[in-house]
Amino acid sequence: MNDSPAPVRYDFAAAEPRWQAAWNDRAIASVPDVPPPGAKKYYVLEMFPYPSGKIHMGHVRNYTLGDVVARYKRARGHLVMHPMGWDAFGLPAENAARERGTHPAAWTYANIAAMRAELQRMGLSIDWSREFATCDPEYYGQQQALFLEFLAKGLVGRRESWVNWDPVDGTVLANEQVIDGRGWRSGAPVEKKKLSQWFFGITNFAPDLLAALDGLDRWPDRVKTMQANWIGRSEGARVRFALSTPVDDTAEVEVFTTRPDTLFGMSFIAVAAEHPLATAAAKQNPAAAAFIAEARAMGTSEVAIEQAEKRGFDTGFTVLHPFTGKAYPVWIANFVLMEYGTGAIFGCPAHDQRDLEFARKYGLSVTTVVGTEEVGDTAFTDDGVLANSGFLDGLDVAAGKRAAIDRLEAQGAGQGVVNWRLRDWGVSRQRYWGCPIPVVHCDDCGVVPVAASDLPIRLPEDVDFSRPGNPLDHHPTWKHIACPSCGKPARRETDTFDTFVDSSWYFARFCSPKADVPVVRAAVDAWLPVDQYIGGIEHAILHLLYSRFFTRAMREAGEVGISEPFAGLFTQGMVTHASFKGADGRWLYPTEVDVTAPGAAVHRDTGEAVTVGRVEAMSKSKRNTVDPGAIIDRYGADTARWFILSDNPPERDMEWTEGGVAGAYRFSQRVYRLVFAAELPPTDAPMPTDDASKRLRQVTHRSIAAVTEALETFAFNVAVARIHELANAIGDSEVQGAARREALEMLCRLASPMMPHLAEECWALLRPEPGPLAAQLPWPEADPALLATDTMTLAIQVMGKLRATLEIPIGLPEADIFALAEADVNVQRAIAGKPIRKRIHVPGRIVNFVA
Ligand code: ANZ
Ligand code: ZN
Repeated sequence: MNDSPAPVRYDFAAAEPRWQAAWNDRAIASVPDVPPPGAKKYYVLEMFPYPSGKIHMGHVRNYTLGDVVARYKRARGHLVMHPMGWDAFGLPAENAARERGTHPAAWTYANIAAMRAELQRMGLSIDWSREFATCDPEYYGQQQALFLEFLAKGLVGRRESWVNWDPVDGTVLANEQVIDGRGWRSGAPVEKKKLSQWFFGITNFAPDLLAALDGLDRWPDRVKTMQANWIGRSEGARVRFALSTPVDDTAEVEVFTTRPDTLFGMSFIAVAAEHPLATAAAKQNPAAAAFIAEARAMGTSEVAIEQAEKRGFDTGFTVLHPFTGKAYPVWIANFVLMEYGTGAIFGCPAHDQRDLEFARKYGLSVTTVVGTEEVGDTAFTDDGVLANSGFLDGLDVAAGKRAAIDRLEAQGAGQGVVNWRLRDWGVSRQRYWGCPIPVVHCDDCGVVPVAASDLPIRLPEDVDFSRPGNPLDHHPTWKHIACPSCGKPARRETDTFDTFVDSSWYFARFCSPKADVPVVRAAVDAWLPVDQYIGGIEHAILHLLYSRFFTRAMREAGEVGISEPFAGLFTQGMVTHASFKGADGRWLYPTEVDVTAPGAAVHRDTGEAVTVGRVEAMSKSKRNTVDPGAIIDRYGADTARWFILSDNPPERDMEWTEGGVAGAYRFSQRVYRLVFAAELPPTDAPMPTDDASKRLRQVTHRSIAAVTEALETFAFNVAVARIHELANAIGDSEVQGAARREALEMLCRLASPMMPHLAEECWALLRPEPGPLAAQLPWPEADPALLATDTMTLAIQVMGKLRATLEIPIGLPEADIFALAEADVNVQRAIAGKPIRKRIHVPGRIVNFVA
């Protein structure tokens, strides 16, 4: 036994709450609604969480990234807004109510309280005074006010549209909630139903939403491409085909095509199941009606349509080709969408893969009109020379499109058009736990907006979830109300908003979260746009597009002056973990297994062998999750933060491993011991100039420069690596005195955005006297003199007059130095072609030429 003293240990469990309290006392994260004049504002925001009940590692990564940015920018002298709130409406709360009898509000607010406590344990520098939940009446009431403004401006409207209807749950389903043609909860076959719904007019902004992507230079290209594809501008033509014989009163079918150049390769017309010609066919033919019913049972999402087998029904109707007069059949096809273009297409199998599969299946003609090779199983979709195409022969695709459109227009059979894939945004949901849409339906007056003074329209609290359908609709009293216009008995709208509405403007509300108007103009003018938004790639399309639309709509309503809400966007990768399966085939949590060797594990209790599965994104279904709370209990928040930053660049997936987190913990202890053990001179001690001190100082200042550069570019894993190097250098160095103090102080300041508690603890050891916290210190500046280690600056004179300065590698032979100096353009000009008579070199200082 030896009786050496117990090793020094950093007691994170005591230190972390203490420093969190100190930050609160000094209000390091609080900012005013309207910044003082001259303040350099910086708004950093992470996508706000859904209050599911517990934070997961994805949250830890997301909020750590944001907090590093917030703390770094604060140190750089910015006034940093870093708020937090809750995306709190949505179906899980209703499911909890149905399954467990808890009220959605109680469930949601309890979850928020639990998750807030977990986030606060992470030591995030958040201005909690700005916190709100979208289910707070103070928030959703202002959302209702915004809706009324949008309504007055014509930015929203009401119209009929086809929806996925779950007949058992009595509700509309989003496309994602239709799985193999059935409702995701009830399992009932989904029907398509026409319902009157509210729509935000996002399509009016389609050209601007597309064009403005170009200006978003701090967004990932990948996200911009996804948005552009979603908006989906395509140029093409509308072509009208006369029916050989009119059907009812219909004389023609109009199609939308992006390839009018392929008209001579046409083989059939196909219409959507909801198209009027399909309806007409169904009236005449029960087999057509049966086909339509089947097609409707399929989900309406594009993915569902893409994946489903291509199926069709020949109506027996025929159309006449506008150029050749030949007759072609009209089919009903399950892959034609009613909501896109005109709900009808002309099929050209040789040059469209879907059409080709359809034609092969039903024995329809396949005529090649671009290129010369006969088409087999793969449609030819590239550019080429047109053939078999009458007046288009010999043209390329682009010229062919123009010529075909010219001819169609001349004949009155069609015209060139631009088509957009983007649909208007249907926001009506038959749900309780959402923001009530503030209108009243009156038999005499129609749709009447609620008076602004009656807002918020609150959700009733006494609701019955034992019946299927929308509890607001079958509430005994809530919907009955006098018409705001004529006073007669009328009905409230019982639909609530899609929860994407709630998240489309919360970033603006954070600027003045307590205001009794949606936003205070001076506050949003000062704080918006968000300088750095951080979140998952899964929101690359809808949430970001809706927010971009909402900002434009708010601009039209005079609420903000900008169009783009997020100047910078960062999309983080996922947190992954190995997955484990027991002998019985059930997934096991990492806490249930002991990893015995790489790729091998046993069950912790039974000792049975466990199959080690793939490393994949943490998910409840695979049970490969690690609870952040347990990690913080065991290692502290700084360790969790440090490890999650260290593994990989933040845009990539990172693998959570026990070994990794233990390593991060050891590093935090090591930093603490380095500081604790140091015997340092006072802060005003002179800086020694001996070589060893200078070498340590060079490492320190190169670390400052490198970490700064890394933090500026989101290369947080690089910052972590550089700080490791600095700690190693300090550990290896014998240097004491002021250079060691400087190195340790910088180590702690550079680590502070990432490991803020440990940085405070170390800073307090280094500077015990009262003063600013580490979190309040300005960002350190590297001394350029200490960075330039490999080169030196030489003054170049001609006849004693300075003509140039040169950066040259240290140790360069004199002949090379003269050659470099002579080659400089300014030196050349001064010498003016005269022969050089004398070359003088004072090493490390000057070169002088006498000519
Ligand atoms: C004839 C044709 C020939 C087509 C050819 C393509 C290749 P984007 O680019 O996405 O706009 N289409 C039009 N309306 C449709 C609908 N409602 N449902 C399903 N498909 C529809 O795609 C436009 C192309 O998709 C159109 O051009 C049309 O097929 C099809 F060699 O017309 B094309
Ligand atoms: Zn009325």
